[in-house]
Amino acid sequence: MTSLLSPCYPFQLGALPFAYNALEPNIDAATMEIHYTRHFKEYVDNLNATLAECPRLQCCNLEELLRCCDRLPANLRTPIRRYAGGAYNHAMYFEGLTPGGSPPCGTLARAIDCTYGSTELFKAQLKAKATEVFGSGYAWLAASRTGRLAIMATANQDTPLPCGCVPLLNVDVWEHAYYLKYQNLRANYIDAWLRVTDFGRASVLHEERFC
Ligand code: MN3
Repeated sequence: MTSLLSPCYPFQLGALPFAYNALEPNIDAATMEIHYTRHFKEYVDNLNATLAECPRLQCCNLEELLRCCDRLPANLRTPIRRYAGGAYNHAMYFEGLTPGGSPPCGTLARAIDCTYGSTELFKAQLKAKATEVFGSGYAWLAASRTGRLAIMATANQDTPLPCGCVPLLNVDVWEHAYYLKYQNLRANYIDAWLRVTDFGRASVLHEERFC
């Protein structure tokens, strides 16, 4: 699912396809650089360190690790949930950003209109969900196995994968994603994020899975 990370162990973080300042003024260059090169990389490094001790999991991709997390030995559940989740969530977040943003298209655009009434009404619901996440976490656009769209929230580095959902897009609402520029004004960050969101990529993910 990801082009920023190699598919399995040892996970390697590639370069963003745009400059750290390319999302200015919506997301500032310092936040982008620190978030990508330190926060994201730390999850990848910790995941690799965890997997270095478990050869039988080294051929799994991130989705496989996260979907089977509850069936792993007890001592692996927390580090895999935390570090594979952090790697997956950050890959999804950064891949869902593009300078200037892009609108939903194709089957996703039709599903959004059908489910939420319009793209603007959908964005308002997504913003409300992201704004009300208590503490650290993510808001998501995901689809059920049958393709029904859902806006949901997860805590910490949890993902919608264990419940069988197909993630299409997320927004990181940990304070490190916005505090340098927006301080406590998370809603302003969500507005800015919506201006640089790659709904076109979410549309491709939707089309790949449901057409
Ligand atoms: Mn983050």
